[in-house]
Amino acid sequence: MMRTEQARPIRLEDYRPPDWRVETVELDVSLHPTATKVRATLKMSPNGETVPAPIVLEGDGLTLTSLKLDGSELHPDAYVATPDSLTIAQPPAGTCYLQIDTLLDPSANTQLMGLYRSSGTYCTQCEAEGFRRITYFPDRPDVMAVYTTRIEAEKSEAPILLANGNPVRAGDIPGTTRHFAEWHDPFPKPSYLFALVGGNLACVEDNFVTMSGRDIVLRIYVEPGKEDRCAWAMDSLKRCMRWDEEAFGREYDLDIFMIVAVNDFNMGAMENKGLNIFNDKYVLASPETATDTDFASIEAIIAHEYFHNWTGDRITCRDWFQLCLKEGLTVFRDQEFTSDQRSRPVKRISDVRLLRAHQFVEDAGPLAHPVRPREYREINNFYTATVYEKGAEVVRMLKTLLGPSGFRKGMDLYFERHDGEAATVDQFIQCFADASGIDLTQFMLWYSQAGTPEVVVTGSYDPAAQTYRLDVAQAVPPTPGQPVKEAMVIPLAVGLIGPDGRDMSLAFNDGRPVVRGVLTLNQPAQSFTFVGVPHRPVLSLNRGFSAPIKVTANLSADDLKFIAAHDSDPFNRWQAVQSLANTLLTDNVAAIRGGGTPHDDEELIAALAALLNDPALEPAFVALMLTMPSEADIARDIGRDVDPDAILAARTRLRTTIGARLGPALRETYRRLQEDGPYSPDAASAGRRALKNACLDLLAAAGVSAIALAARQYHQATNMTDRIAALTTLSHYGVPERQAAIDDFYRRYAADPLIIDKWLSLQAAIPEPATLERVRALTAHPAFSLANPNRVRALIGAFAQSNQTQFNRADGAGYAFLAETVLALDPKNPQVASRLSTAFRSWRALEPVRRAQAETALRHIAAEPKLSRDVNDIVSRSLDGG
Ligand code: 0A1
Ligand code: ZN
Repeated sequence: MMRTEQARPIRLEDYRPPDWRVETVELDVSLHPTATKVRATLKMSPNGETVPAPIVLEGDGLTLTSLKLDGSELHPDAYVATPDSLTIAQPPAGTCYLQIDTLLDPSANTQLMGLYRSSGTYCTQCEAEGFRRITYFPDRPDVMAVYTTRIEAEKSEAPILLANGNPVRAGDIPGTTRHFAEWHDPFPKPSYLFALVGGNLACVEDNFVTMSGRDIVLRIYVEPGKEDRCAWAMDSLKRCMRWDEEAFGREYDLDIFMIVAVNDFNMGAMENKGLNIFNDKYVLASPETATDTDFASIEAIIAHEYFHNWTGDRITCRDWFQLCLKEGLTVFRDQEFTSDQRSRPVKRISDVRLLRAHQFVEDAGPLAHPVRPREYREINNFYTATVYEKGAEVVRMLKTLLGPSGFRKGMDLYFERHDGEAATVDQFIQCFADASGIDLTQFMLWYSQAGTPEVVVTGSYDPAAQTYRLDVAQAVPPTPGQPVKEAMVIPLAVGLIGPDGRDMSLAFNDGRPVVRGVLTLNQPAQSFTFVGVPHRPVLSLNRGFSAPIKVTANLSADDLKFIAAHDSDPFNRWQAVQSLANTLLTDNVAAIRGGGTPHDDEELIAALAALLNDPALEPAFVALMLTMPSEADIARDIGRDVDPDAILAARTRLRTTIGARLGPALRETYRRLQEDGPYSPDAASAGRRALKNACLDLLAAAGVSAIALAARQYHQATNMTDRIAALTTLSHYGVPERQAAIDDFYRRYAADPLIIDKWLSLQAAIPEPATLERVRALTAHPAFSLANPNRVRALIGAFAQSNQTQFNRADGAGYAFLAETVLALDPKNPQVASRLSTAFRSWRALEPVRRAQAETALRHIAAEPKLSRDVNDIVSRSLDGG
């Protein structure tokens, strides 16, 4: 059953507490490839009313085989069961037991929601609304119950049987070839955190002693033969468990913590209580198979899911409008973990790049929505950059406003006050207000107003008075459904840099100190005057990206170069180089489009040269400095009438210039960073490889001799990071070495789908006209499958998201291809199809020819009568909004 109807929107203001609570759930699941039997026994109690409301349970494509109330079969007149709901109009007045039998076909479940099979392994995905595909249930996060799960299966097919909580008992079923396992989770949880797994899995085991001395069993389950790729995930798990104790005082609660890696998964991973289920991409790693980026993502996602145990599981969300309560907060927590484990500035810059690439773009287009949306048609479409990444920025601003100890007090109060509850964003913020005594009413606008605030700053120095004045104006642009906005609370970290490159001390003219260097904006226009400023300073604004805003200021190219060289804030050193590059690139795009001559920027080249030659800087940071704004970054900066071909031309020209002008230094750095010792995934080693490979890529942009260097690196590499970096560099040039290396890569790794995904992605990203045909041909390659989300993302997702010129071909063929793929995938996996269709989200910013082509493709998708609710929602908002 597809949910094809144009659903009525669900609204936050319509929230009502549930009529019935579920105290306990006993699940008895008898696994079978096509006929799995599920018996759910629910202990239900009316929630307050004396005359009980009807019991209305959600389902999704279910087949009911039996229904009993308090032990007796219910008469067919006493209930109405459809695939999508079960209603008992006149339930008993008090607590009752409902026993529901359903029959499922996990092998036919291609949506990968509910109970499905991934390469023969039975697994579940219940967030957000998957539990209703297993049994009828009040499938909403404010219904929290204690679960006991008994699973039964053929021993040969599923020797391993797992569910949430602690193991209770297990054994054979006499006289059969089947066995069972029983699990009990004592912590009440919402249905979306339910999970079970059954399969033939290998296990890697370790243990962790918590701060109070409890010994926890840690297990990672993977496909047999992949055990040797689990060490990094296990190491990351132990480190993040310790960190959560130290940074937040949070200790693990069950006796066992399990992670299962599966091949087919719609998202990255899932925080089911005690039994996290992961996309195998975010578990498996070895130096030969995974890149430094893969190692870093695994560490971050293992931590993210583990941190959900407190922020998501112990305290969950009252309703799905509060999704950012668990996601924004948990992203903030995983970002902090990474910052403490690796380099804080490098992490911050990387996160801001991602935020701008995804969230700023979302916020500027038809899919813009507040961090806490007010309505939705399909909740799966709200697992967005806005909810996750902007949600994390909002928590970060709270910390900036309250300071580290005020923030910690608020978090402690939140855990104390709401443990075991389904909470709201308002309750979360109230904890910080109560703990600090600060009024956060206006701050709540971050949750309700969509759009990226734009802040304009003018700094003026008065040498006679020795004062420096900042005039600051803020505005939030209109977004769909929100034409008019109010002023936000914006923590703006600032610095005044003296001629000696050092920070001057900051004091307001009324004598108040500038606490932690942070100005708090809260009006449409404000002025701040600093006194005792002996020289004209250079203004450093939004240090550390203290607020997710766009800032414009009256800074000259000389100021930016000065900041790049001297700012005590590494983020702004990076930002200054980006700003110089952005100005140049924007000018040159205009020149290329207008038939003019593009120019160079000596300030930028000089700034880069100085950074490359500064031995005090960490290599990962220099690598980021050398990475010029992406084509998508430039498009976002230009904002309207976007021509991707002109953008690519301007960017390529800049990279060629850098490669040529800094050639000797790049070559020397490349040589200096060669390593022949054993591979280590640590941040410092990864940083050296990142810089080395950034040098290689710039050298290749400048000339042919580096092609030989890249080919040599490709063939001699002893780890995946260096091999794939060399291949990516090579792939951008139509040289004979390219196809030879592409073919070689396939031969080496044909047996390993996760590695072949890299091969698919890099071919999809080649910015040349032949790419679309190459991608089409690859859809027929044995390595590709529309049924596996990782393959789809690797090929089609990479094409639509990382290949600006070829996806946005002026003839519309790239759009037509994406539309065709979305339509082919939608009946099988609407969630992944829907995510692909978001690649059209910036269509209105394109120049007129491409804009018309993109609209045609969107309308073609919209014309399909059987479109899923997921794709329908994205496509119709894309066409309406903005
Ligand atoms: N809560 C998970 C994300 C997630 C959401 C929906 C899913 O359904 C397919 C799966 C995972 C997280 O934040 O990691
Ligand atoms: Zn999450």
